[in-house]
Amino acid sequence: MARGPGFFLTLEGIEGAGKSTSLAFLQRYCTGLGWSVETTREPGGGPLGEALRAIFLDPGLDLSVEEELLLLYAGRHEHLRRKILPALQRGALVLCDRFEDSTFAYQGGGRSFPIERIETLSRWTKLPRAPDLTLWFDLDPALGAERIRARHPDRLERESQEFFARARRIFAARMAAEPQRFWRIDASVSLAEVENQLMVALAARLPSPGRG
Ligand code: T5A
Repeated sequence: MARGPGFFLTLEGIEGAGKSTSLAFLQRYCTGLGWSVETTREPGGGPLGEALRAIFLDPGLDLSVEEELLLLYAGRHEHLRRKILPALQRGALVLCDRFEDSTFAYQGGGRSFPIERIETLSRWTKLPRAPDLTLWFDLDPALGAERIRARHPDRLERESQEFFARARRIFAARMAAEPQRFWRIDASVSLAEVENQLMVALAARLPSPGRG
C-alpha cells in the first residue's frame, strides 16, 4: 500500500514514563496546528487488537513469550490494516501509544527473546509501514515504578526493575540505530517541561498538515 499523505507518530517508553498523559497534550496541540488527529494504542487499536489486549494484560494468565508475540503481531496486523493505513491515506496524523519498538524492548529486552526471531516475525506479518517519528520517553525504571505504585498492576507491570532496565537499553539501542526516526524526551522532569520538549520535537520533525 502507498505511504499516503499522513504522518505516523509513535510514543514509546517504559511503564509510568508519561506516554498516555502526553498523548492527550499532543492531540490538542497538533489539532491546533491544523492536523486531523487519530489517536490509538497497542496492544489494541482495532476490535481484534482490543480483545487480544485484555488477554495480553490479564494477570491471571501465564503466557509464554512466543504466545505474547503471536498475540501482539495478530493485533498489529489488524491495527495497520484497518486503522493506521486508512487514516494515513486520509492525510491524518496518527498518534499511537506504543508500537513495534515496545515488542523489541519488552519481549526482546525484558524477556531476552532472540531479536532475530522477532525480526523474522515482523517481516512475515507486517504490512509495510514504520513510524515517521518515535518519541522515546526515557525514564529510570525506579521513578516509573514510583509513579504507578498506587495502581493494581497488570501482567507486565508485575515485572522486575531489571526487566524494565533491559527494555530501556533496547529503546536506547534502537534510537542509536535509527536516530533519524527517534527523538528522546527526558521523562523525569515536570509535565510542563515534558510539554516544552514535545513542542521542540514537533517543531523540528513534524511537517505541516498536508505535506507529510
Ligand atoms: N507491551 C506492549 C509489550 O510487552 N509488547 C508490545 O509490543 C506492546 C505494544 C501495555 C503493556 O503492554 C506491554 C507494555 C505495557 O506493559 P499499557 O497500560 O498500555 O499496557 O501500559 P503503558 O503504556 O506502560 O501505560 P502506563 O500508564 O504505565 O505508562 P505511561 O502511559 O507512559 O504513563 P502515564 O501517562 O499513564 O503516567 C503514569 C503516571 O505518572 C504521572 C501521571 O499523572 C500518571 O499518574 N506522570 C507524571 N508525574 C510527574 N511528572 C511527569 N512528567 C509525569 N508524567 C506522567
